[in-house]
Amino acid sequence: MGFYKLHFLKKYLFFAGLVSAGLATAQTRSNDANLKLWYTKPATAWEEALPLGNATTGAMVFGGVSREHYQLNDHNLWSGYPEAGNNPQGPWHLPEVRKAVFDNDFEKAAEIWKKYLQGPYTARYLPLGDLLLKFNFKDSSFTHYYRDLDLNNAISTVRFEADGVHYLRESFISYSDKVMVVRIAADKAGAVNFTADLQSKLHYSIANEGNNKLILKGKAPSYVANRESEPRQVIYNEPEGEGMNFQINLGIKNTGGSVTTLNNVLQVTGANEVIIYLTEATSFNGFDKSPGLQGKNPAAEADAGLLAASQKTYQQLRQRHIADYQRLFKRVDFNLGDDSVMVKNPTDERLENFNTDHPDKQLQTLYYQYGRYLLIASSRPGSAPANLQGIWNDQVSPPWGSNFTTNINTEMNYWLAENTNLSECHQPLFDFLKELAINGAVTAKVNYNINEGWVEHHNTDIWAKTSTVGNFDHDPKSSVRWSAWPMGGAWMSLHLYDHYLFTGDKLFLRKTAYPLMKGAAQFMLHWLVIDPQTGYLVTNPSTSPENTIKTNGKEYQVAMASTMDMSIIRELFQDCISSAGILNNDPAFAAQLKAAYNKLYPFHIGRLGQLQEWFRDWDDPADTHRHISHLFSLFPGRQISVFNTPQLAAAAKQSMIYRGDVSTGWSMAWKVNWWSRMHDGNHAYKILGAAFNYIDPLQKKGQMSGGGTYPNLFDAHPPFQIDGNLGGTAGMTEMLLQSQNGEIELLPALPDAWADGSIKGIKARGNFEVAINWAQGKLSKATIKSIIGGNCRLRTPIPVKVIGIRSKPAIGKNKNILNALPVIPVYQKADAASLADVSFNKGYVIDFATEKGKTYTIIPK
Ligand code: FUC
Repeated sequence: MGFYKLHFLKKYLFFAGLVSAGLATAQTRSNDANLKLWYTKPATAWEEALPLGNATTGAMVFGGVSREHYQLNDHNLWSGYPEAGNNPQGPWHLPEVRKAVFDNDFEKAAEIWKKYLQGPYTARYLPLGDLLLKFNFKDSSFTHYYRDLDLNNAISTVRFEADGVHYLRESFISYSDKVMVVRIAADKAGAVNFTADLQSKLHYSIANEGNNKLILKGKAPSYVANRESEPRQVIYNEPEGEGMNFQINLGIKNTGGSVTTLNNVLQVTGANEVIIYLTEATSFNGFDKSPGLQGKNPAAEADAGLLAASQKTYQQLRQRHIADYQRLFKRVDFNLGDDSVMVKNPTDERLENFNTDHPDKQLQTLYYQYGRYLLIASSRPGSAPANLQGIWNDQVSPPWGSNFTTNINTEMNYWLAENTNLSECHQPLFDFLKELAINGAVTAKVNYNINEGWVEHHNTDIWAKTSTVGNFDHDPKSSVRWSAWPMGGAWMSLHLYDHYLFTGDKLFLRKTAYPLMKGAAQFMLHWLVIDPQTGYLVTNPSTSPENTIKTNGKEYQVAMASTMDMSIIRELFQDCISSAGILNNDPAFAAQLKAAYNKLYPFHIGRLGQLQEWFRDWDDPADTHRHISHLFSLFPGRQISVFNTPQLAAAAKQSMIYRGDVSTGWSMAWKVNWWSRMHDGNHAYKILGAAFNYIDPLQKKGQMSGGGTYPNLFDAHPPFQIDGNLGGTAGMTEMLLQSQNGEIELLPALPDAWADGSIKGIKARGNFEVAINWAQGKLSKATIKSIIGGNCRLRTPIPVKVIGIRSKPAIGKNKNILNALPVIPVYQKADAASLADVSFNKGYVIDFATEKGKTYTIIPK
């Protein structure tokens, strides 16, 4: 197909001319011709279609020849309405649960929890609608078919030849102008003929306004069921009742020919070129307002957007879109070299042929940049956070409601935000935390009689639900191993402090981060109780997300002080103590946290030399569960490291070995990050290779079978979940740069397979922008731009010098916001097996002072 592509491009410079006209000014940065997902046939399955998004509107483009399909989403379009779901029976029964746990009656504890402390499941993220374009081509008669998603400019293109005419469709969704734009052109005058039609899987009506505008008005259900067994699956209210309203506006501008309307379908006849403008809006009016009864008027926003966009020319919209997108996307370049034969093949074929022994290196960098693309397209200031599927979903009852699952998935979505230089894209999560803190304070009070701070449990939704899930025990399949998990708010709060570490933004720390982190910590101070046996502060009840304890032929769901609980709390308390020190604003609370910190139930190393997952040494060496939550402190946490806590790192490694490599999509992405922190690049790479496992969307694989990647490079749990894409990109960055240990580490986990390469524009804590070049597995050059000044402590695998600057070997504490962390107490069982080997080349560490705005060049000594 490479030949066809070239041939097509050469012969029809007509298109090239049209496309590039007016681009020179906007496109100040060079494009990488291979930074595209491209295919030689239209998508049939949804997981073959290509995602576009401006974080508020999303579209999947199928690229059909006679039937083009844009499956549409809006970030705020969810079922339901604000509904707290708190359970006032909680305070009466929590003490009973705790007593049962302290009495080792874990079954009874789970029973009481299930009966009295659960709440409803979340609302569902819904599909908005579909734009369908129907052409009069015979599907079999086209040639030279090509479609792509160009990551250089976030534009999707479809080209083909039919009846001797060459057709082109170009589509993008602009953040600057809040509009989806499609341009349809042909190289023969009058050859553009099609009908355009809007539909939705939700309730809707459609009308035309004049001859070239369609308006779809829709209503979302007030309830979508959680289980197939529920008698009513989808519940709609009357148009003025509960349930979100929405509107899609479609406008068409034609050059030549005519546009007419028949039965609410727009008909384009004999045009030379057509521009389609699509805007949409919902009645969502905030997490705490009924979208049906107190909603905004979606027409006002959709109409104003369409009017404003249609006053701009196609080229103006396109330029503004590219300039906006490239400002974020082009910050990072990653190059591992390309194989000139492989890059000539379409993306799906390359994925199918992927093999770690003869790796397609450019496919890896494409996958890496795709993660960044997906975050930009699904999370921008002003939007909702990226959910389980980012912003892309075509089902009324998507897997897990396509909600925010906070025992790993939502957090993983944001692991790449700071280190791949997309700090702004982190913002929606912080805005969401403010809402969760409001609802979570009520849940803390109602469910647990805790009057300070806030809590969020296992899942949440656009209504910022913070209560427990489990369907109030009405559902026999609900399980305490996920409902009894009040740790989501605490975990997400760690993102606030990390944003501060990456940016050094003290105003953000004072105004936004600290109050939210403090609230999460206050809740935990009340949630912790003293274990009468050991005297330590423990969480009770406590789960290790979704895993169970198997001991003496029995299986238990809850106990106390799981390693993950204690790890999250330790990190949170530490971050709050550090923040209060930096801000010098809250010494009394910091002192309270320090006192509690020292009493937290410590890490344990178990009989197998593993990091214990549970309060007792119940770990099962045959357990390959996808959640390995007890490694939290290795990643995303910072409290276990090969440098500061080598014993614990060795135990964590042992746990990783037992759990194995292959798992669901997101689980493998987490493993890439862990092995990077372990400084084992080859193992991280091995798992990355498994994540490239081609998953055929037409063969529906079981949910918990081995994960991989769909033809459109979406991560397969399976099913599709975006976390694996975003967590995978984060992990690939961790292989090349780490900064969690009070220093910037270059090439900490470089695999042998990435012998030569370069990356530029990635970020380290302390607000340093880093570029690294390496050849034959060795660092050859690096540049470090200091955005805010301060000491730079640098660890490199070989001795280096900083050009024009006197550096010195590092000693003592790093005088930077990256202060090293305190050493953590560890208890090792006397009969523990010998520990795993975590030795590696520790390299060389230097300090040098930096000035704000200056760039420093590092070369081998
Ligand atoms: C948790 C995970 C599943 C899945 C779901 C969305 O329940 O255990 O693997 O990712 O969230």
